[in-house]
Amino acid sequence: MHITKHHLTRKMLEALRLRTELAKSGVTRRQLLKFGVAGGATLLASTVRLPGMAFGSDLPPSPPTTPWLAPLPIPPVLQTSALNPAPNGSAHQYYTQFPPTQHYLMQAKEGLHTFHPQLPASRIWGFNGTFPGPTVHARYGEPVLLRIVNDLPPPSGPQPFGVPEVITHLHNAHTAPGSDGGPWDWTQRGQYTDHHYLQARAGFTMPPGSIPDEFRDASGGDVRETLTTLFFHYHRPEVTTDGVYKGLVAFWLNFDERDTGNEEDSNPSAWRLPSGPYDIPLLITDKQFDPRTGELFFDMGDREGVLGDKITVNGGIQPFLEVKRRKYRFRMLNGGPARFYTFVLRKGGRSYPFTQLTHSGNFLERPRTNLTRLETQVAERNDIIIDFSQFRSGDKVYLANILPMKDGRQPERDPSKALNPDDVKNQLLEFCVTGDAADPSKIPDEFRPFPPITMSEVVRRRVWRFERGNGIWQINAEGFDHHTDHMAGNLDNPKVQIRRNTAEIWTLENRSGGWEHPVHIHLEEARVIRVNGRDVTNNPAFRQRTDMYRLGRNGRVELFMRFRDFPDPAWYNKGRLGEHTRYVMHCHNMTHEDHSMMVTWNLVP
Ligand SMILES: [Cu+2]
Repeated sequence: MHITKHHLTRKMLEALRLRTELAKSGVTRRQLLKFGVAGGATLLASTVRLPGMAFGSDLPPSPPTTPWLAPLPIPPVLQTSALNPAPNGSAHQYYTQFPPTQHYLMQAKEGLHTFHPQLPASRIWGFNGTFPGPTVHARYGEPVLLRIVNDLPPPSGPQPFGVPEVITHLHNAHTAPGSDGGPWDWTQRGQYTDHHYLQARAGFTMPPGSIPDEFRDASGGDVRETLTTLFFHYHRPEVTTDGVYKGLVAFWLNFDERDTGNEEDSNPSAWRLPSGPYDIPLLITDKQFDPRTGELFFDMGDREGVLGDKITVNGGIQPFLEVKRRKYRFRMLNGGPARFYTFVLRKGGRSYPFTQLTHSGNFLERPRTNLTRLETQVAERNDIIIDFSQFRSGDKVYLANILPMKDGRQPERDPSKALNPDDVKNQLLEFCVTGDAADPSKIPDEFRPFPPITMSEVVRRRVWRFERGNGIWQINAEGFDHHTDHMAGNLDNPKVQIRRNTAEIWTLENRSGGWEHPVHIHLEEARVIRVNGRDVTNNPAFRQRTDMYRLGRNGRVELFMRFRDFPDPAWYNKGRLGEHTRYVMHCHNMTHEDHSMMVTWNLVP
């Protein structure tokens, strides 16, 4: 391995040492926030001399790596398993209506991962010990039981970070709180959590007449609520950044009777999107590496948004992918923790077009064709089609990022400061076009219509202010605290109560100055209807359903939300109400989420 030390200044080495000592000391970020850096020094009991410097700005660069040495890693598809002991059906809402037909087992455990051939293997935590974890292929109409076992060791190694307590959120699944993987009820080492995913579309409990018959599926759900590309990740409060950064993330792909996962499907209703080896998930996430050891390094002193200087694709730094001259579907996921990207496709100093199919797990009404750039914030997914038949065999084509970050809190939006997509530094993935292949795949002219925005369904409006206070990130002047949330009084009488099977207008306001927040609401996706007071329902850029909301600088967005199906009426009086009714909304800049820009809301009768 080739590691250069000569460019490291004393200040940089001190910054590395400080963070390493922090990880070893057991001091949490919350304690650092609460007591400040000086207090942190006291907590460290003088084991480390804390220099009076900002935490976020002075990490040394990662070791240099040569681009395009290794192929793009593609995570395997998870296979079904027998579960022993068998799952307890009485622990899950709607279990008898949607008994699982697919059973999966996954272990959260430590593994060794090579991010680049010139770097040594790093200790990571991953589902089944890999980063990214295996991809789940699921189908509507085939309910899933996923068991996640916590086999994590205590953190060890040169920089021991991470908390081995596991709870896993399937981002935006339409799921009961007990399976949602919200920031509660994590498992200790040796324990497991069973997640029951109905694989039913939202609306299956809506009364007759509320969904037109032509859009009702066999379970009663609304086919216009179909979800496609999802992902699941570690969601332990206060340390979500650490666990996801360490590798606990994977894809979950839903298929259905139109998006069948078979480009040769002879059924006339099948869309025949590129499938099999031509349907590739791309997890894009930035990391930092210790220049002394070449191993994955985590800036645990960061309080604004963790950024790394190496952008990985499926866990590889600047990998290459051999492609044929045909169409490919790429499911792009911005894995955070904080970086925004604007992707472009480059060859020979110019941009080439691609087609967007989905936004954040929802098909668009119709594909967006001839795009030459695509901006994405943390946790968003965008499925795109790249047609490599526009290139010649032997061509090299690059996926590049042109959006710089000012700091962990916000991208730099001045177009004159855009990154150069032809500079190899800003290129993330090399496509090597090598020969022809048959292409039976198609891109339909239209997908499905959206459910209508019906203001007469709205029973209530709520305003949520995203702001900074008491040294932490807050919503409506409060930071999330899982201890408070677990108190009996709060569980019996949840503070925010939303009536099941109604609609509301939610206004999200950014009161935190220039910082941007990628906001996520669990359970239900929505339509953005107004931005900064302006109606955007007919603005092409907002013709999409989403589970991620971009809260720009001092911005205000209004959402039309429907809240459906949960909790199961049979569960209303089972135990404490809050246990069976609660969900969260939070900033998905994971550092903001951890400290503590997250709020609990409940669905009740
Ligand atoms: Cu935020």
